[in-house]
Amino acid sequence: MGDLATLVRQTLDEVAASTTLAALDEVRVRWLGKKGLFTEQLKALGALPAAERPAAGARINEAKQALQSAIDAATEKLAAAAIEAELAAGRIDVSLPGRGEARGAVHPVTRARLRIESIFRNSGFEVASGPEIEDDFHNFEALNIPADHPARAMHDTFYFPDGRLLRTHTSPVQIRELRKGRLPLAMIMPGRVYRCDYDMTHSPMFHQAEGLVVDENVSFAHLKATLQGFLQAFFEKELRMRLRPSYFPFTEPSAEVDMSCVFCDGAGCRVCKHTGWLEIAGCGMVHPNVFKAAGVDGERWTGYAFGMGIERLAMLRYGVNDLRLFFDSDLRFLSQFGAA
Ligand code: 2U9
Repeated sequence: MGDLATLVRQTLDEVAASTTLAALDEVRVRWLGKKGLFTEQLKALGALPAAERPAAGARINEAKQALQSAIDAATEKLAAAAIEAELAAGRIDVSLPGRGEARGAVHPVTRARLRIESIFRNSGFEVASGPEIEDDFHNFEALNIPADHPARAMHDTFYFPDGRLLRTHTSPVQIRELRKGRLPLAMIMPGRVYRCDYDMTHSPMFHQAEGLVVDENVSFAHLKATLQGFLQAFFEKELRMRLRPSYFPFTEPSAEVDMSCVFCDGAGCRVCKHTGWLEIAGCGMVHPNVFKAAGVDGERWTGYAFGMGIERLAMLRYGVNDLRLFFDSDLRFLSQFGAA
């Protein structure tokens, strides 16, 4: 019985050292449980002389109660700490600003393309597309560009080992449409084209929109009016247009299309290199050889065609001064273009 004080101190030390509820319960079972050391002490009372039993029993019970309350207090503290830790781990600061969902923007080239499509659709054109991997016939041969033609070199073509190629213009789509034999037609063909050419003003992949109208009695005057109307609608501006004689293998006669500079209105500035004019498209009347290759009767039908670069249109419309900005995927640039 003389060891009671030591036992109590030892138990209290163990209670204090318990850092989890499970450890604490282990201490409780070991000391106060049915086979616990204090219970053993009580059982041992029987061996004492009758006169000493009440006092010894009272001391043991007192010690037991002291221990029980120490364990209760420690349990309460550990349980509170456990809840506290759980709350801290799952803490949400409702006053923080939201992370937000960034709103996507339409790429300026796509935006320009959709604008072109919509303007032409409004004047009765259909929109057609075709494969980007083409064969020699549709990309060159049928367009009056034979194997030894210098225009082949001009196109700086990417070839596959099997002789197929990445289309250098969207003109093969027109050939495919003409060969369906559904005339008259009025179509525009926007899409990606590829040329082995890369510098400040050329990208190996860029976008073109070409147009083709085939009907009876279609003339150069119709072509001119269509282009003038398109440019005015696209730039939402009164502007002048001029045609300069040119050469393309697939059109005859052919012309380059200039419009008065949209930045200085023809007065002369850096963008138009002080000429007052911007080159914006090429055009012409469909060459008889092209009709022949596409199986169209050139005696009955006439047609006009035109082609323009979408990046160039987008640069002029949105005031972008560097072609490379379109291909760098820099969100600081791209996010400036909202929904279409
Ligand atoms: C068919 C018949 C005729 C399409 C044409 C141009 C003139 C032209 C360039 C403008 C700038 C390409 O993006 S660019 O480098 N295009 O100058 N394209 S006429 O003529 C055709 C096409 C198909 C069956």
